[in-house]
Amino acid sequence: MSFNPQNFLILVVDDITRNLQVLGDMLEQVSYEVTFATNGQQALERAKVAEPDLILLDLMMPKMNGLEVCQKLKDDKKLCEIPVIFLTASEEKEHLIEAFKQGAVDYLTKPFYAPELLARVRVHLELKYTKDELKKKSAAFEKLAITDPLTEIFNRRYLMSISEIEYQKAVNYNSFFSIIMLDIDHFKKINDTYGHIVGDQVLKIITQKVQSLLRERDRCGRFGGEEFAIILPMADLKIALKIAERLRQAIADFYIPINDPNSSSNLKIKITISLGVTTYNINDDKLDKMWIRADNALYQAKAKGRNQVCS
Ligand code: GH3
Ligand code: MG
Ligand code: MG
Ligand code: MG
Repeated sequence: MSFNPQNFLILVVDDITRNLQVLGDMLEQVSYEVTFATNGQQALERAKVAEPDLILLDLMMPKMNGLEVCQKLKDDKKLCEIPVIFLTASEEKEHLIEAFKQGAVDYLTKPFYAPELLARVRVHLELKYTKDELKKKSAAFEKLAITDPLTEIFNRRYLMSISEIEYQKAVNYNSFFSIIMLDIDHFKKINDTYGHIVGDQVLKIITQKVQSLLRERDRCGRFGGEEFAIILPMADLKIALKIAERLRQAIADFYIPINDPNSSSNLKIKITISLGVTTYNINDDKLDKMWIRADNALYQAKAKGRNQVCS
């Protein structure tokens, strides 16, 4: 990134207006955006509203001093990441140590040497920017690691970890949950008839349709190929069967709208799904038992002629 001061907002806090003026001029001269507060309370309010990239905080102020302001900033989840540089006339080392304890990133004593102040401000802004970028990247990587690339729902690994969490809850708190395994019927025919690209589109649209029919707390993941699994927290067998049947019916009634890549026309494809359902019971000393039951139930649904729900 090329560093552009105009992109950064700095909150300057001091109880003496003359100090605010001097600091404001220094910062504005190199094009930083600047906002001001003249006491601790105002500083906290300004920080909340303006979300500055950095705070220059006077240490000695009446009522609420800088150390208290800093502590309050660090206790606030929304504000705690804003770097704070203390400004003070005090030469006492105790104050300096206390400021760092409260989470300050730097400390400057008055009177300021403008080039030093600007150099420190810039270093901390650059550090903050780099930190934010890293955070964004790591969040994006985390999302990638748990997402199926085609359907953009959870992948198998992540769904397994969700099922493990629900299983532990069920064991520890005597709660319950259900699993639905779902497999598209004769999907190979779709590929054979319309090609792989249409097959992919069908998978995406079916995923969206299934997601739209689930409860907020239910988690759907792609297990592989044209097979999906759904974890339903706090759903007993009766509820899970009802949800599974709702899915089956909705898909059976659904004309999947597809753009045919081989012609300009639109296709409407019909498919059905088979579903296997199971619920946690107290004899499940291993989560695996539930997955095996769900798989067997799905196998039964296929064996009985597909387009149905078994448990
Ligand atoms: P059944 O009713 O027994 O489930 O029959 P089926 O044809 O759905 O099952 P089978 O396991 O025989 O074939 C699954 C097909 O799904 C074969 C494979 O080419 C296709 N498939 C798997 N993953 C994808 C994918 O990501 N995209 C597309 N287009 N097809 C896929
Ligand atoms: Mg003061
Ligand atoms: Mg299938
Ligand atoms: Mg399959």
